[in-house]
Amino acid sequence: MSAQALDALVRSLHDEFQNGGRGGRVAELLGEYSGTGNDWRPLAPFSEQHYTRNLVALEARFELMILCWGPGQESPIHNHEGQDCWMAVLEGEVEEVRYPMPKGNGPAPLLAKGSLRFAPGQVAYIRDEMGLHLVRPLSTSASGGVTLHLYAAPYDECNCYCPDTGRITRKKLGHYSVRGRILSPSAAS
Ligand code: 2CO
Ligand code: FE2
Repeated sequence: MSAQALDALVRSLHDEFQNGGRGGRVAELLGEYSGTGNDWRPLAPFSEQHYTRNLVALEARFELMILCWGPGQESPIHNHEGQDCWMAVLEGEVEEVRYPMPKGNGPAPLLAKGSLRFAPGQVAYIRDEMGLHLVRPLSTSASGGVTLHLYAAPYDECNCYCPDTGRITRKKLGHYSVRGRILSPSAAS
């Protein structure tokens, strides 16, 4: 599906990561697009079952996705596999609850260290050295939220943490749609 402004963003991101670039302009680029672009809509299907991960672009150095969060949907508490994660809000208001990265003394309950709120056009950033998080739309966002995520480099599994016990499970990360085309249920997540 064509999306001119979004494709221009993908080209700028490609340039940004060329020649050893580490993504210094990513927050600026995502912020600009999320504050003005609206050609993302056909690439952003919701599901009633869970938040959806919708692929926009996958390259060796980065992955760009649109995540759709229905009211009441949220991610597990998770890590980011040692990679950089940027998240810009496209629609609705979104909450990020932060948790410290557990120390290596065996599983223990997780206590949130705080939460941040982001509105359309704002950009969040996390990597494992900063801790873990969960993401959800604010309960006051009646139609949920839509966010634009960039992972550098891409990964397809992550750790999820049980808040009560600290036990870790590995989660396979799939795509619900690719460029607006919904994948078969077995491939989707
Ligand atoms: N990292 C989660 C995912 O890729 C979304 S929360 O924002 O980083 O499903
Ligand atoms: Fe995340």
